[in-house]
Amino acid sequence: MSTNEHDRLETRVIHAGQFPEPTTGAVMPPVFQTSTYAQEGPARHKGYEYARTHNPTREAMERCVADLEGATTGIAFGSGLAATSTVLQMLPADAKVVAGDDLYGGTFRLFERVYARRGISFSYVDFTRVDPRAAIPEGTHLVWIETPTNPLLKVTDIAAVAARCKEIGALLAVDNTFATPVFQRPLSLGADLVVHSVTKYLNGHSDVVGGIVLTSHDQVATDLRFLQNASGAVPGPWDAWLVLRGLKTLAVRMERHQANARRVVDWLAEHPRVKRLHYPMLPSDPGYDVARRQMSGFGGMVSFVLDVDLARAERFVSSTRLFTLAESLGGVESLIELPASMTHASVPPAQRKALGIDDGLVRLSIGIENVEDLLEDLDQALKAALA
Ligand code: P1T
Repeated sequence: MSTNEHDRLETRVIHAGQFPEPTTGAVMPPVFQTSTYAQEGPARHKGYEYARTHNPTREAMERCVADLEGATTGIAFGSGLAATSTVLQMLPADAKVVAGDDLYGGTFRLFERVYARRGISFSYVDFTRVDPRAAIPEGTHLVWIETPTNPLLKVTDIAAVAARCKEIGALLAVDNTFATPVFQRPLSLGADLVVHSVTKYLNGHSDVVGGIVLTSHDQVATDLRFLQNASGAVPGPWDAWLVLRGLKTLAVRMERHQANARRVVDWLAEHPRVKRLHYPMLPSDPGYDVARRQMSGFGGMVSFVLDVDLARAERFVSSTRLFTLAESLGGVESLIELPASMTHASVPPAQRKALGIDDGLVRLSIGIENVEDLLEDLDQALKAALA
């Protein structure tokens, strides 16, 4: 392996887990576009039998992300939800899961409409308000949190939840999609598993759907590696290669996402028609203190509510020129959406209302374009919506 323990993250994103390909010396890992491998004799082979089980391109990507999160093992999947689903497959049939109450809508749908029907029970907690000791009862198998959350950007104290999980022998999984290892490393705060929708910042170019789980827990790693092969929700080699390529610029992209987001947040904070703004690096945000403690930066996600009716909010998100009206996030290009009718439509309306996901809540994924162009675009769209 070409990195050592002293190398910093900006170096690791480029080199971690990478070495020249042994046959030719190719500096970049080739796309091993094969479903199977020739054997020298029955069950005599080079460690590669069949590509659901092993693929060198996928392994290079797994090693790189594992290194960035400080994990021994990375296990890649065909989507973020396939990664989440495979974590749930490790649990006993009657397992008890405690989850944060603000989750990506698809995660909530997977919990409630797939696994709850098969006997796993889920309870949902606002970890920003309830003490983990009260929220996580004895007998809990798994605690699942997103922090910062999608779409309200609520921040949970990972170390406090991890301490309770250790006390009662529950596993803690943290969906680190929004923060990325550039700004937050949950394993170092006591989490057992980190999950990513690789689709987002890790790949960073909106051209791949993928997921990954990272862990240093030997039994969990063994179980997930078994399930990756046994359930088979693996990514293809091209997607793994594109993610590896995207990872090389992760550190510089995140710095720019963050710098641009900061300018957009300052602009929104001053705007008279913005009545609520979610961004934990603002001192006025309820998540500020914990975010400062456990994150080294924040990134490019912002959500807010305008002081306008739903029709005008819809007109606003439909009037931008550079911000594309679309689901997803974390790509180089800026996106805008209304979570209630798009990414979180699968959360029941009453629950959305209770959480604060208003119909007019706007979510921005701030890209790495010139920020003056982004500000001009938001300004003209808001003028169009208010006209
Ligand atoms: O889309 P997929 O790669 O399967 O990842 C699911 C997922 C998991 N976790 C978080 C925090 C996510 O945001 C997502 C996917 N989210 C979107 C598509 C979205 O627009 O919010």
